[in-house]
Amino acid sequence: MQNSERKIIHVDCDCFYASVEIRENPDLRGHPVAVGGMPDRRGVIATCNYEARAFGIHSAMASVYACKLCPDLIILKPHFDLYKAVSRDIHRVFADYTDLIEPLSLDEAYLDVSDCKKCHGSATLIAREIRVRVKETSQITVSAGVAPNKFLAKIASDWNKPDGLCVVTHDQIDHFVRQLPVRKLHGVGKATAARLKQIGVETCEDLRRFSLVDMNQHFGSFGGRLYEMARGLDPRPVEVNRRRKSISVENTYDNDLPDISAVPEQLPTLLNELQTQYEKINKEYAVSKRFVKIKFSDFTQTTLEELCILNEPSLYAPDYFVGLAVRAWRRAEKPVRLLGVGFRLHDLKPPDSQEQLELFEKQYSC
Ligand code: TTP
Repeated sequence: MQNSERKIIHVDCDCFYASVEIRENPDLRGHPVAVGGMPDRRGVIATCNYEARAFGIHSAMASVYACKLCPDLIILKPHFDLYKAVSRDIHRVFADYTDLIEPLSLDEAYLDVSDCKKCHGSATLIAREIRVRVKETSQITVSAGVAPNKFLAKIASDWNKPDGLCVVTHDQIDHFVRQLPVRKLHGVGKATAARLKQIGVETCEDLRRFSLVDMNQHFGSFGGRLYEMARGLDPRPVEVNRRRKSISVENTYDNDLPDISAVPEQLPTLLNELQTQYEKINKEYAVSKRFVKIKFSDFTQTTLEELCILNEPSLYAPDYFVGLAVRAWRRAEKPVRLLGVGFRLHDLKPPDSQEQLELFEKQYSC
């Protein structure tokens, strides 16, 4: 389908967990508030409100450091059941406009409203109405992006955050995309952005100088996606039945593991939990790769993964994972803050028999 024919809305709640907590306790309004782990337990910030963000606090920051930046910061423990309930309420609002809803997480979803007749069929008016209704029903604000495809809608929802709406019409795509820093493109992290900078690319306009062949040479299969995004193209449909791509179990230790010698004894607990989780879904997914993830004491992290033979009999063999962990650890040779093990998954079900959605790529912590 051509870009011009589709109407996609990306909806993203503003500082979701924190907004829900403040709704529950309005006295917190106006104060810097975060949700996350406690500083004395080496916790990290899951999210924080905009008052806290003004101090430089952000998701995944160590809580102890966040408190240094803002000594008055109020850190609250998360209440996941509550967030799930709010998410369900919000999804009920979405469902009034379309069945084509692709949840990305509890607080974020794509909606394809191309065939919606409400609001005179205007995606802009639908997005406006959804924002008003969510605020009325859940007392939290959401930002929305409206565009002819998912990639642009997602960037647009971030454009006027918080409590904002941004519309990119078909005619505006070219101008909107040209000035876009490549760092904003989905899949372009620090490493890819650095590689792009090396070849003189900082914006999508710069990226357009390269042919598809050049892009494939530089970036392999991701090159094609970059080529398309730089031109504002994204043919991906809104997928109602999104399937999971991986499963993992990880643990952040109260005290760093001093070096690799302390890792082997931690693996059996993680592998047991991984086995429990995988056995719940092993009829639907085969394991294509096994991986180990390490976050070091300086917060850098690395993941080492390896292809797995089909029907590998010793899927959870601790010795195998020790081998992976040793090789991963050698990349930095620092104390270990977090250790994780996991599988990349291969879908065993044909697309037409896929069941209703997994809300998000769950990370099981033990
Ligand atoms: P996000 O949508 O990434 O962020 P947010 O809603 O908190 O803030 P923004 O207004 O910038 O969109 O994440 C949604 C929720 O997921 C967030 O409220 C808390 C949780 N979360 C974590 O637990 N850890 C993380 O590292 C991130 C990024 C989010």
